[in-house]
Amino acid sequence: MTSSMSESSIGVSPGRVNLIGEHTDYNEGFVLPIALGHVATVTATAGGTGVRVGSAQLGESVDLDELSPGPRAWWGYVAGVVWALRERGHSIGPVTLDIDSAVPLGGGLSSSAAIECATALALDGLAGLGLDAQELAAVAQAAENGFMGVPTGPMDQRASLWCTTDHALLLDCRTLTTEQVPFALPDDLVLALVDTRSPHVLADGHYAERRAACARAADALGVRALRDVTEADLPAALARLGDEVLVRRTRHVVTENARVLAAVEGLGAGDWAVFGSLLTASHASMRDEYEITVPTVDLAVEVALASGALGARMTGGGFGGTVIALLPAGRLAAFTAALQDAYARRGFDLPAVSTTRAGAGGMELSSRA
Ligand code: GAF
Repeated sequence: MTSSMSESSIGVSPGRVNLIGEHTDYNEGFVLPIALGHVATVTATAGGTGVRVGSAQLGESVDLDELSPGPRAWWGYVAGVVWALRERGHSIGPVTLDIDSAVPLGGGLSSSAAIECATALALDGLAGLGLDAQELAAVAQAAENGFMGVPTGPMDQRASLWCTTDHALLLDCRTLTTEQVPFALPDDLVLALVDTRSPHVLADGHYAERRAACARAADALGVRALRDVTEADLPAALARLGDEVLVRRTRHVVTENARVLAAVEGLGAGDWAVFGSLLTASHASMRDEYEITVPTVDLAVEVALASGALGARMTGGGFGGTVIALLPAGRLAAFTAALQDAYARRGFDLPAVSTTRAGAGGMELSSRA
C-alpha cells in the first residue's frame, strides 16, 4: 500500500438465495441466485503491524503475523482474501479488518462468500487496486478454495457481488457470463425463507464427496464436465456409467441444468406456476438423486406444498440450511402455523419464517482519505 491510499474503506456484500441450479456450478452449468437484504460489512483500516481480524458478532479478534493456507476458524474467510491478493502480486500492508455481518451462519445463504466479497471490496478501496468485477470475485473465491481449502464452485461470490435489485442472476458457470433476469414478485406472491434450524456445513466432506463423484462421472463419459451432457444424451450416458451412485448424481446435474433454463423461460413468460413446479422438481432431485436433503428440509417442503405453495425447495449446499417457498401472500400465516405445528410434532427445533425479495449486490460503501 502506498501513502496516497485511503486510510479506511468499507465493503458491503449480501448473502444469497439460490432460486434454482444446485450443485451445478462446479459442473460448469447454470445457476439462478438472488441477493438477500442481509449483508456483511467489512471495514479495512490501514496500520498496525500485521493483519488483525475482528468480529462484531463474536466479540473476538485475532492478530496474524503470517498467512498460510489451511483449514481455519471464522477469520480465515477474511485473512484468505489478503492472502489471495498478495498471491496475485498486490501489495497489501498491515491492516485491520472488522467484520459486522447480518447474514445468518450455517443457513445455506452464503455467509462466508458475503464476508469474503465485502473484504475484497474493502481492500480494493483501501489499496486503490481498481479490480474489475471478475477479479474481485476470483479473489473472494480463492480465499475459500485456496486459503480455507473448501472446494466450492464459482456461484456464491458472483451472486454476492453481481446480483442486482429485482433481478435474479443467470450465471453460466463455464464462461462466467451473466444475464440479469427480472425477478419482481407480483403483490399476491411471497418468497418465504424457512430457517430449518439444521445448520449446513460445507467443510464436512459430503460436499467434496459429491463434487468428486461428478468429476468421476464426467471422466467416465469422456466430457470436460457434466455440463456437456444434455438431456437428450442422458439415457445413453447413464447406461454407460453403470455405477448406481454416479447415475443418480449425473441425472440430478443434467436435469437441474435444464430446469434452470426452463425457470428463466418461465419467469420471462410471467408463468409463476411453471417456475414454482420447477422449484419442487429441483427439490425432489436433490432428495432422491443427489441425496443432500435431511428430514427437516423435506418436511418444510411438504408443509409448504400442502399449504398452497406454487413450489418449494432447499437452497444452497444441502444437509440442512434454508428452504424457499413461493406462496400466495394470503397463505403465509397459515403456512407458518402449520410448519411450527409439524416441526413440534416431530420433535424438531422450531423453524423461523421470513420473506425476501431480490436485493442489491456488493459495493464499496465509502472510503475516507
Ligand atoms: C455451496 C457452494 F459454495 C456453491 O459453490 C454451490 O456448489 C452450492 O453449495 C450448491 O449449489 O453454496
